[in-house]
Amino acid sequence: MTDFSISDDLLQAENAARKPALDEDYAALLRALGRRGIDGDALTRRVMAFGVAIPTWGVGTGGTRFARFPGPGEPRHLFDKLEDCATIHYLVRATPTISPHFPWDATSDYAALREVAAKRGLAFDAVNSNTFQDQPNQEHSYKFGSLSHVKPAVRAQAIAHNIDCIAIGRQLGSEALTVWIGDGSNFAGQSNMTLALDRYLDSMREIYAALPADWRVFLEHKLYEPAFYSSVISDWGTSFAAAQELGPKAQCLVDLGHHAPNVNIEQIVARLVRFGKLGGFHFNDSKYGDDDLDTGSVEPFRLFLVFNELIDARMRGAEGFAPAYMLDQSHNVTDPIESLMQSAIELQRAHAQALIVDRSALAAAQAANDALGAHLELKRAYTTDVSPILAMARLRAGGAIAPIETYRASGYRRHKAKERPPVARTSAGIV
Ligand code: LRH
Ligand code: MN
Repeated sequence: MTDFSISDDLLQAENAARKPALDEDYAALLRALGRRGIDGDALTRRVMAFGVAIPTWGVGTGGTRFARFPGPGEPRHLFDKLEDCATIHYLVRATPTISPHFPWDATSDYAALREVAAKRGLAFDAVNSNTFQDQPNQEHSYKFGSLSHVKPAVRAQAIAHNIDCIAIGRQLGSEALTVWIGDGSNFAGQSNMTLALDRYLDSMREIYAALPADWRVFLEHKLYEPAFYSSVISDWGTSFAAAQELGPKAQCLVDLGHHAPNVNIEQIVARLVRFGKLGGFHFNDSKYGDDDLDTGSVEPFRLFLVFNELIDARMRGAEGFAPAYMLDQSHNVTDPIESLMQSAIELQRAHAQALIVDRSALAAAQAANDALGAHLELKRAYTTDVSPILAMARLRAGGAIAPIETYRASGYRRHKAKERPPVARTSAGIV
């Protein structure tokens, strides 16, 4: 029995039922945008060109340190994850790449993996290393850190792992390595914070030296957790300085959940763009800490403001501007496929809204110190419901007008629950 997949017939039937309403809404939106001098069809084409990478660790049910409650039809291995990632892309047509994590996604034949992914219309974005957990039979523990550990042997082990990830990534066609470390301390005095950073930089220099010519390494900062007093790469400033010190292939990755509450993340993005050091994003949302909630589910205006800076940079032709867009979420209470589809749509929305900001009117208001006038230029774009354009972009790209409704109508999860015997593991933790 072949594994179930959503049929073109079902997709077409679901789209056919919704097309007349979409055509009406789309035409009305295009008229409204036309009155503002905006070409709606051109915007739809821009939306069709937008893509974000799915984190392989995001298609399984996530958890917290307290517990993880796996849902039905959990992916058992990387190939189940690929199948779910392909289903997401089939319906939303905005997630053509996946970001793998090693050793969580370790397999015996990476060339075969690349082929299987390609057959499913998927390619690989940045690979993620993992020196924040100990693997079975690992010689040295990362309990007290990895790339910044006081012991050279532990650092060497962590460096070797990152270089292995580069080698795997090359076989997969990736062009970037994301390095996030949990290194830090829980007590004042536990760690010499300057020497810890120096050890990290020494380790990163060895990893940097192993990068192929066309690769980048993304440094991911995080304020706290798992360390609760100091984190070696705790903020954008440290990450930026480290990337400067390492060289042109080193850039900074902004995980939206890795900042103190109320930090102006869109300004951090603008700064990193200005200095040519914005490597990419881990998109998610949060209310308190690194909650890894669905993108756009808590602070959609903030997400829009981040894209407003990105579009401003693109329009300005900012030097070296090529950010990698990736999701990094933990789906503890929803069907991960639904959450990832909706998150991709919220990114498309923020991107489209940022594209319809009247930038000359905004610049004029800023030059005139017309504070409210300037703010209202952003609000006008943000309060424009671009949903018909997002749906039309999906339809024209061969996807679903209503991805979540179509996914539910297909019974995909029910089928996977039959095909994939429950995974015994219910341990706590994010995956
Ligand atoms: C750390 C992080 C990092 C990943 C991990 C799964 O909080 O954001 O990007 O390696 O989550
Ligand atoms: Mn992240």
